[in-house]
Formats: sequence, C-alpha cells, structure tokens
Amino acid sequence: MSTTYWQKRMEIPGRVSFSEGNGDMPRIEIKTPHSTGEIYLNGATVTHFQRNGEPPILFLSQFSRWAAGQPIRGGVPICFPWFGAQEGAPQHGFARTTSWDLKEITQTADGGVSVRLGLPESADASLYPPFTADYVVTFGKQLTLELLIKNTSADQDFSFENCLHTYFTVGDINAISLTGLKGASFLDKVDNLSRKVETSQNLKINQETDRIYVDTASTVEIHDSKLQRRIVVEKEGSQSTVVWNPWVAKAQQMPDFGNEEYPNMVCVESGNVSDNRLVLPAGKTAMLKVVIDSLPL
Ligand code: TA6
Repeated sequence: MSTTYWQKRMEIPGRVSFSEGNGDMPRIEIKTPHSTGEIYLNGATVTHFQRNGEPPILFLSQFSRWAAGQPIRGGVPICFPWFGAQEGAPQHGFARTTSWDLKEITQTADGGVSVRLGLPESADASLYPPFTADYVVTFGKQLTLELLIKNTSADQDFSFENCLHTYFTVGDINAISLTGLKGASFLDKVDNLSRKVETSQNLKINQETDRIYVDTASTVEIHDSKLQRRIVVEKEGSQSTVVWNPWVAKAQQMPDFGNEEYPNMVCVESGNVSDNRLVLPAGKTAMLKVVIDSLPL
C-alpha cells in the first residue's frame, strides 16, 4: 500500500516523513529535537517512541503481523468500542484493525509534532449510534495520546469501552516494580476474574499477570532498575488501568510474539473498561488522555 500524493504533501522536511513501513504499510516517521516516533495508519498504532540517547520507551514485537485487518503487536493499540473478547468479533474492537485517516499534522512551540487521525465510517461503526473518533498523538519530550470520542447522535446514549493498550520496553521484567495501584480493586483474569484489592505499594511481576484495575485515576510508574529509569504513565479521563505480561506459556501461544520477548515488556493500559464502561450522552465528547514520560530512577 503506497503513500499517496496527499501524504507526501503533508511531509515536513527533517520532522515528518511518510514511508512504506513493515509489510509496506503506510507509516509516518517523526523526528523532534527530543525524540523520534512513528505511527502506522493501521489502527492509528503508535509503534515507536524513543527519547534521543535513551532506550525505546515503547515495545514492539519482532514477530508482529503487518497486514491490513491485523492488529500490530506492540506500541499503543487502540481498543475501541469494546475491550477484551466479544462474541463473533475481533478482540478489543475494530478500531485497532481499521486504517485511520490522516487529518492534520502540526508543530508545537517546542519543536514537537502533533498528528491528528480520524476513524473512518465503516459497516462496523454503523452498528453504533453516530459518533466520531479522533486521535491526537503529540511527540516531544513526552508522548501524549488523546482519544476523543464524540456522540454525534441527536438523542441516543453511546455505550462503549476504550483503552490505550500501551506496551512498554523494560530491561528485565524481574527487575521492575509498578507504583500507583495500591488500594485499587482489580479483576484478576488469571484467577477466574476474581475481584481483589491491590496491597502492594511496589507491585512486582513474576508470573503471568493480567489485571483490570477499576475506579482508579492514579498515575502509574514503572520503576526499571536495569534501565535505571522510571516511566511515568499519567492519565486523564480514565478510570481503569490494565496490567499485563503474558509470561512463558502465553508467550509461546502467541504466534505474533516471541517466546523470549516477555522479559522485556509490560503493558500498562489506560482506559475505561469493565465496571468503568462509559455511557456517553448525545452531543457529548469523552476524552481519554495519556501522557508518557521517562525520568532517571
Ligand atoms: O490487556 C490484556 C489483554 O486483554 C490480555 O488478556 C491479552 O489478551 C492481551 O490483552 C492481548 O490481547 P490481543 O488481542 O492483542 O492478543
């Protein structure tokens, strides 16, 4: 799938370029004074964010599929309008396997770059009340992600889940801890969705972990003693945080994920899922915003 004339016209020399990425899929490459990044139109998936001179912040599997209609394994998949499994439909909704339209590219005062994409109309989308979905990604010293869902119907509520399913690079899963979740209730997907309360101030991961924390707006930090950094995941408009690492057995079951990749990633996902599903009244907009930063440990 080649980049088109209009994409080329939107290039900014030295800042924004278009190319055929993996699988010849349209990719936008970004360079700023502080960082590099990239987005694929497939699923509007941010697949790379790296601060100059530092290890990548986002994880991308070397075994990801790269094909229209297939989710990319890594970066920031967009789960919408549902999270998890749905009878007879792809897991995590259709937004992450749809090619989004590029709407606008602007530069920020500090040399950053903002890319706005829109979810096109589709047969899948027509099953819901009329809505628009816009996604604004800003690459700078930080990575800022804003998913804006507007209910454009005249009088119908729009009920949906949203989640930015972010994969983070870590030096060694056995040498990280997560802060910010103590006291939060969670559904434990590796224990029959039983409802528990997080007791750890510094959550360590030493087995398959798949937890949906609900009613929490807290910032989560990933303290990485191997890479000597802490990744800060700040969010707005989100009441759920999902923490996932597939560990050994699940990693071996995923064809688009390497058996030896689980030690170098953790998902800390921000959205509104399960108990926190949204019901958006007509004419209203739901904004889900995540700001990702990295500081020395
Ligand atoms: O967010 C965690 C999770 O729901 C896990 O249960 C696992 O299924 C993961 O998402 C990846 O889902 P995917 O459909 O991308 O394989």
